[in-house]
Amino acid sequence: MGLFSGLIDKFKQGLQRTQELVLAPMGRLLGLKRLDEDQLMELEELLLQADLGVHATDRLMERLRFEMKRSSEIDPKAVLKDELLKILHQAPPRPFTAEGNQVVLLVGVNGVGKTTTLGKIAAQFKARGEEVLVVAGDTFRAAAIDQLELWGQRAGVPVLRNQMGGDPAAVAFDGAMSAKAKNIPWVLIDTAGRLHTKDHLMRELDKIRRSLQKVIPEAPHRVLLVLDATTGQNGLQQAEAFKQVAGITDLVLTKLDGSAKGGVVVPILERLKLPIAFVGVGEKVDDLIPFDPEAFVDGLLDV
Ligand SMILES: Nc1nc2c(ncn2[C@@H]2O[C@H](COP(=O)(O)OP(=O)(O)OP(=O)(O)O)[C@@H](O)[C@H]2O)c(=O)[nH]1
Ligand SMILES: [Mg+2]
Repeated sequence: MGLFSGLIDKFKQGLQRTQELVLAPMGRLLGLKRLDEDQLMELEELLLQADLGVHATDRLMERLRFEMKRSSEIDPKAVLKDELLKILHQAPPRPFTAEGNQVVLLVGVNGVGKTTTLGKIAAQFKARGEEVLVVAGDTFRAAAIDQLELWGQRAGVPVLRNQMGGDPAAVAFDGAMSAKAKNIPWVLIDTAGRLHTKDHLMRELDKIRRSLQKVIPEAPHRVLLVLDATTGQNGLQQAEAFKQVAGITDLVLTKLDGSAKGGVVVPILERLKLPIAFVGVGEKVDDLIPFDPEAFVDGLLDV
């Protein structure tokens, strides 16, 4: 099994609920050489149910009609794939390359999967031979720090913490100092869940940023906004608010495995014009896939 087909399988596995509950009937339609008006409407309905969004769905339907005008026989799957990739390539993923000290901040509302995602990323970077320092910037709850320490143990990487209730900006500062002194390429900073509507909590992110910059002027190099795919397009509003305040550079979509709306990746990327760095497809350490538009679309349309 090639690396790429392995990746498609991972996406397929993550999109299983979307496939079973929504997309399964699409297989028959995608096998046709032409679609009549009823079949086009049926396809449109399925794409909307999978949460691809009105805009992308319109684009896909228009493209299918256009191709059917141009030739008597078409390959609907290839047409959809091509058009979906055009959309997803508006914000292609950027690689995570260890150069100097790279500081990565994870932010998002409560319970979306920030800490879990951080743990998985730490394990993946460590497994490829790069040192990682994890910083417990969620100082609100003792349980949050314990959860992070467990992930640190699993990944085999150190976790820097201060006392509970301490200043997140202070522990972030210490993390940056330590990584710089020890030449650790990755500093991954967990933060407490915060509602995008709470001003003081959003300002705290700015304070973390300023503390980091006292040590590493370019930090944070990446700010990952973690979104829960099961909330579908409702996550967009959160995302807009975080994008304005927190200087988001990338998105992470978690819990794709628990969602029948796996297509939501498309409108989210389309609206926010931000690359998707990873998608979460389960609770285990391996259940985080670096986003790849081709493998994702193949996984989605392989019905
Ligand atoms: N099925 C599934 N569960 C996930 C995924 N990512 C995270 N979870 C689960 O979601 C729950 C919340 O995850 P956390 O990582 O604690 O979320 P958080 O954003 O750090 O939460 P707070 O710190 O409380 O804001 C946990 O039970 C995780 O195991 C995923 O990709 N798939
Ligand atoms: Mg957390």
